[in-house]
Amino acid sequence: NKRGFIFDLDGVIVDTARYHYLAWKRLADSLGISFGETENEQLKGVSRVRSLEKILDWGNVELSKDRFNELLDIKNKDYLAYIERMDQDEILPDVLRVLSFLKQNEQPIALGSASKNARTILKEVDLLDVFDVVIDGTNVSKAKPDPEVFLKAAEGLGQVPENCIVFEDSVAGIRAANAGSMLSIGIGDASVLNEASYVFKDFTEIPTEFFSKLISER
Ligand code: G16
Ligand code: MG
Repeated sequence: NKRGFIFDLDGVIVDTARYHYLAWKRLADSLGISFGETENEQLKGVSRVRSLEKILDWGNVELSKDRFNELLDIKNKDYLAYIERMDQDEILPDVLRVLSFLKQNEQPIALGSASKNARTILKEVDLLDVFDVVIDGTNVSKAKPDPEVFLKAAEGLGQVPENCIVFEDSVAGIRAANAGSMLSIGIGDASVLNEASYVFKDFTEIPTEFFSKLISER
């Protein structure tokens, strides 16, 4: 019995959110725009371009196209400097237990991320080979909550969307999974991710039986 297991990257597999935060904060500071954890929360799962648009909106700052692109580049270089220092220790708790259980049970596994740096990050933490399919910010034209990223992942796995299960930490990602007719599993705060079919604080809270049940259900 095979299902399609699709994982978001940032906030689900690794906690790169804090590196995005540090890089965006430095950029916002340089523009005199106030930027804290509350603002950062609204950038989760949101593309790089859309994130900068939001920050500029908050500060009522307007820029030329060239300057906008220059800032995108600065933020990404800053972010990548953090990523280069990552290692396996930064994989979130019990992610390896879950992935190896799914592997043992011959389940198809995909990554569905908004990040254009997804492959670089997976290489850094030595997880690239675990994923049968990687769909990221370089493969999609429509950002979450559009289901495109997950539909492409399902297609790559050779599974119909209804047979797929998505793990997500962002509201936009849960909406994308639901819009794609997939089972959505929120990783994080249940009051924030209340549109998900199930919510767990993190993978340590998901018993192995939960996965065996999902596998035997279809
Ligand atoms: C991640 C993050 C977002 C980030 C986006 C684009 O998405 O959650 O905060 O803005 O990727 O990242 P990049 O600048 O590397 O292309 P996900 O879908 O993995 O949670
Ligand atoms: Mg995420």
